[in-house]
Amino acid sequence: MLPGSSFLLVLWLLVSSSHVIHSQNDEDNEFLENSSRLLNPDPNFPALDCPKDCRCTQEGVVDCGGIDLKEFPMNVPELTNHLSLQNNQLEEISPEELARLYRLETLNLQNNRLTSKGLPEESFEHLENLNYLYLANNKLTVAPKFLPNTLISADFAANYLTKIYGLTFGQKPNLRSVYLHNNKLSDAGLPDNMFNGSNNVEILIMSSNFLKYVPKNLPPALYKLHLKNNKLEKIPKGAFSELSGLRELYLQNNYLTNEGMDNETFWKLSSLEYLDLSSNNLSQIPSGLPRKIVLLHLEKNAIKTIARDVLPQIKNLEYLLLHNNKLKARGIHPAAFQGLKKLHTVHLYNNMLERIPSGLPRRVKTLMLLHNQISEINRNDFANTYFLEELNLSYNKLTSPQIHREAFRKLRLLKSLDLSGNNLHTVPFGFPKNLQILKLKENEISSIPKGTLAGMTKLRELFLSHNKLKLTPCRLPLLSQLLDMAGNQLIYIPPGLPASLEYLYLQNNKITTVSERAFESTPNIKGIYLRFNKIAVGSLKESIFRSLKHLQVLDIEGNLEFSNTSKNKDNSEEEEEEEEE
Ligand SMILES: *[C@@H]1O[C@H](CO)[C@@H](O)[C@H](O)[C@H]1NC(C)=O
Ligand SMILES: *[C@@H]1O[C@H](CO)[C@@H](O)[C@H](O)[C@H]1NC(C)=O
Ligand SMILES: *[C@@H]1O[C@H](CO)[C@@H](O)[C@H](O)[C@H]1NC(C)=O
Ligand SMILES: *[C@@H]1O[C@H](CO)[C@@H](O)[C@H](O)[C@H]1NC(C)=O
Ligand SMILES: *[C@@H]1O[C@H](CO)[C@@H](O)[C@H](O)[C@H]1NC(C)=O
Ligand SMILES: CC(=O)N[C@H]1CO[C@H](CO)[C@@H](O)[C@@H]1O
Repeated sequence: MLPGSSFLLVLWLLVSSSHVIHSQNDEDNEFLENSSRLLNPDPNFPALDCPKDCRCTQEGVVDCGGIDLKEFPMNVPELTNHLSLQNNQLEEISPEELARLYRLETLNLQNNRLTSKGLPEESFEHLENLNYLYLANNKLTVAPKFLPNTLISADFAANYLTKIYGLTFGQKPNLRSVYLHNNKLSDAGLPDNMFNGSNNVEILIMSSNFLKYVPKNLPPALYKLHLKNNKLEKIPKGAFSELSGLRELYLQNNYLTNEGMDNETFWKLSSLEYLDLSSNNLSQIPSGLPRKIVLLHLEKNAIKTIARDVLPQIKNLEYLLLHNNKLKARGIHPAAFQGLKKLHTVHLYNNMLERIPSGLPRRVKTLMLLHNQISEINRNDFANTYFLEELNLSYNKLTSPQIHREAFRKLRLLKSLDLSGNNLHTVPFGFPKNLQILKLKENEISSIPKGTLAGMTKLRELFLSHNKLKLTPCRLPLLSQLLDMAGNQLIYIPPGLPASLEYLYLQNNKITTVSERAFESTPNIKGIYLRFNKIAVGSLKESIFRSLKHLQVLDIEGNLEFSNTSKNKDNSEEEEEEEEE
């Protein structure tokens, strides 16, 4: 994460503060583009001291990054503060060379081939000024037994570490961030008290290891803790009880069960805003979740029930992600969402809901209910969700008669409704009048009863593709943008198209002719898609389209064959098709 860029930043900051830059305007850019010139500024400065192919400055920066080094460079000046050796092929470092550089503050060794044997850990005892140590992307198998107590940040990500010692990260009062993700750490490889005497660690990243338990005695200043992609089964009692400053906790992709935690596990995390427990083995929402959580990831578990009291105490909750679980509506307590005034986004897709859960959060704006088993919508299912703006009910088992005519009556703010992939036979009545997007794709719709689409003055996009429509009503709503009726059984272009229409999708129908006046009412149309119909292309008069000034796409591919003129006869095609007409 941090290393590469921030190290360079340190470099740049150091150099750009030097006297070398005279130009006042656009200092940063000039510096960026001319950094190599600036890094070797003064011809009088002993270039002798700078190792071959490296770049050095008077301020003690030595940059030997990315120059294919196989061995530690000779003659690194003893007074070097910042040494970059990243992106080379170092396999080992001699202890004397490193120990000599006692002034080092930054040592960047990431992206090399260092093994634990090749890293002289005894040398670290001499680096009494070391703040930043970057060792990510090497081949280390055990961490150094000792690191200097001046350390601020240590990055060991993407190695093969199996072991860490008590003084690797312990007794370092200045230590702020530790990166250990993508290693092979198991519980046994960690010391008892890994951060003993390092109370100021704020960021600990241990994702993608082999931990079964959350480590004990985590530093109390933590605000970011990443433990995803481990083998966590259990969160030991009190593991999080001192972490009152923790804001982000990543626990996804583990084997956590409800038995592996209790109602006090998260309770003391009074600053927690982001909790990710997705892709675990939970069968219910853990109780005792703290009130400041804003975003709660619980998707991809095996959650079957939501009890009455688990959610209401999370007063700040805004996003609740519960998709891909095993929820049935009867498993959700009617008061489960009570009092959650900030909750605006709820994902319940891919569950086993057989109806709309009762007691939906009153302030919900986005409700994702697709891919469930919902077969009916009752009069009062949405009676209290006045703020709903986006409702997705696609791929359920809804039939037209089971959608109550007044079910949507309170949804004055609803902008987008998706009922695609259900078993609707007709367009149902009672759509909210302010809808902007209505999707009814992939149903069995064969009729659009009079009045079902009436009065929807804000509708921009109407999707009716892949149904069984033969006829369209003579009056469509005033669609401003898009009408999709592809994959039906239409035999002509719908009459009375609204003037503001921009895109018309009619591919895969049975349209045989396009009347000369078909697009008279749509001067703004940009795209007409008539692919795979039965139009004798020769019958299409150019004059039909001539007046459409905005037309960009006219797709009539796959029609020609139905006119089945003998195309082989040279250059008589047009004539013949004209004849057919
Ligand atoms: C923690 O460090 C203190 C010294 O500061 C030491 O006495 C104690 O034994 C250490 N505890 C563990 C568990 O290592
Ligand atoms: C946890 O449950 C125990 C026993 O049911 C109860 O005494 C305690 O108050 C609960 N703690 C929290 C934080 O809800
Ligand atoms: C977690 O769930 C998966 C699939 O549901 C199951 O195969 C596995 O045994 C469970 N693991 C534990 C530790 O319960
Ligand atoms: C409903 O959800 C499906 C799946 O994510 C998505 O493809 C579709 O566009 C959504 N409907 C609307 C109206 O946004
Ligand atoms: C077009 O006509 C040829 C022979 O006249 C026939 O073999 C072919 O199947 C016809 N194609 C279509 C799409 O009707
Ligand atoms: C952006 C900028 O100032 N670029 C300068 C970098 O240095 C060369 C020569 O050293 C100049 O020609 C560029 O204008």
